[in-house]
Amino acid sequence: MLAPRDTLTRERRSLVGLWRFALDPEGEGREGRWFDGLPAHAREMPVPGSYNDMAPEPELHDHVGEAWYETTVQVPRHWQDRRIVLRFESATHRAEAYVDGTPVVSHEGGYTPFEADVGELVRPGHSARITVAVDNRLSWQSIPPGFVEQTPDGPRQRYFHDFFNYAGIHRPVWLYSTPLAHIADVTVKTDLAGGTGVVGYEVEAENADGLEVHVALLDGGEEVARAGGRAGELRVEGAHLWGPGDGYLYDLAVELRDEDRTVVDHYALQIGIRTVEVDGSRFLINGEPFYFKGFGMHEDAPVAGKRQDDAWMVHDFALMDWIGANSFRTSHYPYAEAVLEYADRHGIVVIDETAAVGLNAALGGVLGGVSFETFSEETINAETQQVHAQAIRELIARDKNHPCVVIWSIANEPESWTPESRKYFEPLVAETRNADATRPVAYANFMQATPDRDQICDLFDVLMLNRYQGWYAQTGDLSAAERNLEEELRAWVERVEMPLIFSEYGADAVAGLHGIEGGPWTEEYQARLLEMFHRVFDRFDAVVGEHVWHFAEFATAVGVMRVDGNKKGVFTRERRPKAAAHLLRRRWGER
Ligand code: BDP
Repeated sequence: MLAPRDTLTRERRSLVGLWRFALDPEGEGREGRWFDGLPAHAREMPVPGSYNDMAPEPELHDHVGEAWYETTVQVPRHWQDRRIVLRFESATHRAEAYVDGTPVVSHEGGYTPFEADVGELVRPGHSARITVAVDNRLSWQSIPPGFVEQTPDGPRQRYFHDFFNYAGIHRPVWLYSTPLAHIADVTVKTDLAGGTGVVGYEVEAENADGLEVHVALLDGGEEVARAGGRAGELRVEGAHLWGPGDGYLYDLAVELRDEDRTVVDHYALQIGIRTVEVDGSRFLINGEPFYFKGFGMHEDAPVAGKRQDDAWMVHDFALMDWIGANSFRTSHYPYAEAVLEYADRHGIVVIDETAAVGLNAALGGVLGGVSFETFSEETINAETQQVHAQAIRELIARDKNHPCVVIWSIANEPESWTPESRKYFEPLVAETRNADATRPVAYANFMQATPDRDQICDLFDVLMLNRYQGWYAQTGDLSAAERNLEEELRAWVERVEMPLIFSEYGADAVAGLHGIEGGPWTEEYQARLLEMFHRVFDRFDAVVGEHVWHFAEFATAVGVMRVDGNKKGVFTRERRPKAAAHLLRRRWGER
């Protein structure tokens, strides 16, 4: 799925700004025809942004149900006889969009884009009213799952993941236009043959009978290879590879041309030439062993919640650079496209994750306060599995061309020790490989899925472990924790021959809380716990990565284990370093 771009033949109009907004707690919007105009009590709300923390109102913060957004857009007069598309980069978790009162598209899933051809509905030279109903409810059939509990005080959303259920239009919205005959998709796969970079491509075009595809690869504006046809190969001798710390990109220019060689449509894509491979327990990028240093992250900031924000993005990448990180995981959902593009340009390696978090009754008890069977007719069932499969397809359709993405992570901490879990995951792994055979597939394994219990790890290429020895287990006792961790790792290495990445390890710390002995919640304990993990990692060759949980403190639902959110960040929510940040900087600077 192509991101909207301004090119020689394409143009975008941004719909970012203040939209009209109304909560719909009674679910009356459709019957009341809010798509023909929001009610008089509508207020203003920023797009992009989460609405929850925009005002000190519990009704906003804890809203359950739909919220309506509305704006108007001027459709440029010169967009006559062109294809006109309305595109949302995301709307959390589900949305239905209208143009001048007519429904044009609905979408399930809060973190991937969707769009509609609205050429029949809008008139160039006139304005159009765009309305969107955004639903934040999670159910057993959504990814992530959850359920709404009816209480005497109204509906309450329950969920089994540890970050606040921010909602709204989190990423930019566009009205864009392309020629009627247009490039619909481009897929790039890169390989190496000795020093020669091989760029395989496939182009999909629509309304393009009689038109030809031309493809050129440019290096700093100079053409280095060209090809024709809807699928083919470009070869670059002595290619400058994309690699960790070296975000070297080529420009791929794709054109549809008519018989006079006039360019009918033009799309530009930045690509990186690199390979990714698992070899026994080694993880290779361009044939070289790679060691992941970095974090699990969140799209999370004060006030605007999960808003895509260039300022936070640039700052967070600068902090990762300062600390010596070379990678991160998009825990626990696909991040904004701008983030992946930034990672491409800066040579930061990404583990790209779906929003399948909390498929686990063991977590339901802790975080949702409920007991249930994870996989059953009434809970996570065949329909959920279909929604999950669609989430995987959409993630890969969006991100397949990013050189920074080296692993697809299809779930975080699912139940993985029952025959039902194997039945659930086997087809999903196949689905992932079917959508992209070039990248390893992984899931983040939960603490209770120890080497003697886990029933799904052999389906995957890389084992990602989320471990909390010294925090949730052996709390406060780092020597017992060290023994337990080492023993567990020894058992994993005996069981599987694959790269092991610690996709989570860490401890909460309240910034400014100190202690000479440094017990749990102090900055000293957080740092000593990380040091303990590092000692153990360094004893095992199969450990090829360490992603600390977490980069920064983040908002969560309330709970007795959370002090104004999750405090495992090595930076505070405002991005001030704790002692652990300095420790990591020393370690990663040297590795
Ligand atoms: C793991 C989850 C992560 C949590 C973390 C924690 O993967 O989302 O935030 O533990 O408890 O279970 O801090």
